[in-house]
Amino acid sequence: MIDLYYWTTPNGHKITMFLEETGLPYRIVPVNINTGAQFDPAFLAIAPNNRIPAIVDHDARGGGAPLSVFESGAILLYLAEKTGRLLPPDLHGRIEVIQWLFWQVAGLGPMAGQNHHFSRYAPEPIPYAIERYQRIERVQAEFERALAKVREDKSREAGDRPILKVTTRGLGGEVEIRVRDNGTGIPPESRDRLFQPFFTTKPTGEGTGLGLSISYDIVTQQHGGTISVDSQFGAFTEFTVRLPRRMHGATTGRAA
Ligand SMILES: N[C@@H](CCC(=O)N[C@@H](CS)C(=O)NCC(=O)O)C(=O)O
Repeated sequence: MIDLYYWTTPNGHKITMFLEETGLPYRIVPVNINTGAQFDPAFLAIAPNNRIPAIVDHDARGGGAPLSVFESGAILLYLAEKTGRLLPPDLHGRIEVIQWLFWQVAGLGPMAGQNHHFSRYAPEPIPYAIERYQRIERVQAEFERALAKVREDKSREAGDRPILKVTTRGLGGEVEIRVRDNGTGIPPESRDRLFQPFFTTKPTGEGTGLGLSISYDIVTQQHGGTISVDSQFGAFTEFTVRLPRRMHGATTGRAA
């Protein structure tokens, strides 16, 4: 059994996603980082970086004392090696996964953390910092807002379950992210105008109509990617984002 020291944040979700995907049995030990539980000496003995996630594996390979691991990247690598899942055994596949794992934990993760800090917790708004760290996280925030909307959609039939399906896949020089709901779909007359600034189907005061147009600009102009939509009225809507693995014409001053 694995004890997962967890709180409901993206770094925590990385590990629950792995555990769910592989079906490893685990038990959640909540560490409320809003009340300072990460500084509890018992937790620091497991995670000296005073951050979730951390795990204790009571069934480590070869037996012996329970094994504790902190840092999400180290935990994912440990679990991948333990299960033989999600990390190909051949050299090329293994390095492909490891380099993206390192990119996530050393590149994207800290940027997202700074974004969160400057957009939510900084004592005063600093436009330069907010702009610098937002970028792709803004697209994610728009999707999260849309998800919340799907959840509270009053137009659904009683008992109708909102489902959001996210799939990712590598396409050689690009990565593809698809997000599909089982909502009411987008009528054809709205589809062409979806990415236009200030276009919204929401009631006055409920939306600015900027979320998708900003996401469109970030994906296409800043990342050289594409974003498209497929929808069947009354059945589903699916957004497909494709991002090149390498930035074309990126300005180095903007990198993390
Ligand atoms: N590099 C760490 C970052 C973990 C991290 O930042 N965890 C946050 C929650 S998402 C935390 O526990 N913060 C508590 C604190 O900063 O005191 C990892 O990848 O595991």
